[in-house]
Amino acid sequence: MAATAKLARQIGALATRGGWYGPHMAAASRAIAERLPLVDLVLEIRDARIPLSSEYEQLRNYPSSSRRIIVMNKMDLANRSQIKEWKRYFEQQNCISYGVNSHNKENIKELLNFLLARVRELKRTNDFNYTAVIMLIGIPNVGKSALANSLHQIGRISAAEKGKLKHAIVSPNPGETKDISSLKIGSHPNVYVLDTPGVLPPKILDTEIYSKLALTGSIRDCLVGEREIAQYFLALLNSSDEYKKWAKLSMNVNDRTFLDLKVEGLSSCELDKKQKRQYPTDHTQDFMVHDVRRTLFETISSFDGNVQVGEDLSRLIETQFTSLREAFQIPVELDEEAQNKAATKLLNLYRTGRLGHYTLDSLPWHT
Ligand SMILES: Nc1nc2c(ncn2[C@@H]2O[C@H](COP(=O)(O)OP(=O)(O)OP(=O)(O)O)[C@@H](O)[C@H]2O)c(=O)[nH]1
Ligand SMILES: [Mg+2]
Repeated sequence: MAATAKLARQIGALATRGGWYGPHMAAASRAIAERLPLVDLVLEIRDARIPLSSEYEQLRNYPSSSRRIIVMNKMDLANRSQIKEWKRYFEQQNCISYGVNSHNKENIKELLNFLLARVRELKRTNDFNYTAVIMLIGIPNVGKSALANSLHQIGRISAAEKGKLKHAIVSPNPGETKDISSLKIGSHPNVYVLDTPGVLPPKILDTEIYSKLALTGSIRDCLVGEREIAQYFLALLNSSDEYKKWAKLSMNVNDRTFLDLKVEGLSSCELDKKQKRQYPTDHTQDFMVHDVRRTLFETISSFDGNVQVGEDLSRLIETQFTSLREAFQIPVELDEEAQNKAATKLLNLYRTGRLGHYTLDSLPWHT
């Protein structure tokens, strides 16, 4: 991991340029701080891939109490086996934590029931004629608005409430939510969630944290450079075992190529077209993802260097960029621009979970 950490520090050095913190974020931070003492529950939304690096800094000294819950969102993108360990870690810190995927109905139903039960517990009354407010806070792009929408949707359906559903704007780019808005998630008692704008600290001194925030999408790509972020992702992938899962896939293609050519007497070009036609257009299974995974598997498994050595790792990443251009079908003439295009496409696949599941932070007892 040493070479990957070095790359992360190189990217992190860009943090001195700043650019993510403006007057809007400062104003949002003040508005959140003012409301904090007034709400019944505070849900600190973190990214399950970086449970520590995605902390909301202003809450660091907030007393851990039954009013504060850490929600590790985007659980579907993180290493599944680590979620339990992270929960155990937060338990040891006397923090209540919860893992969730905001796009999963069952997850949301469970979380909603848990939240409504906590509200009732805190209010300690059998008269349900009151209103409770839960505030969602966190750094940009961790899924606060997506979670608010899902809780609102499920909450309204469970309460058999009619009327138009509200919709907080959700976007793959950070900094989308500009104002605090409230969405109802329960009746008897009336429970509301407050969706808030994402806030980062004005200064990020830890270079590795900066790289992780960039890779997971909390800092705008243009501030760091898509190519640099994609290089960091490739470094992580190259030092992990995740690519090994694609071995079969690579073999299957070769087997199929051989068999199909033999049986049907097709040229490789004709076969290529045929495979593209046969491949389902479903996002997770599309031909390009398949090709990218195969390319990554083949470049890593045929590499003769040591990925723990900085120079070797850079050499491998360069080779991968060249091969990925082909997998993404980017015309060669584009050259410099082609590298950026390949980087954008690669990041998109990683951020939507199609290139494996990684938890980038290490549990403190593993370091
Ligand atoms: N895979 C996955 N994607 C998610 C999940 N939750 C949110 N997303 C995606 O993450 C991106 C950011 O979601 P938002 O809800 O806009 O994030 P936010 O925290 O409100 O961002 P800001 O308003 O910019 O602070 C969107 O592309 C969502 O679709 C999740 O649990 N799993
Ligand atoms: Mg938002």
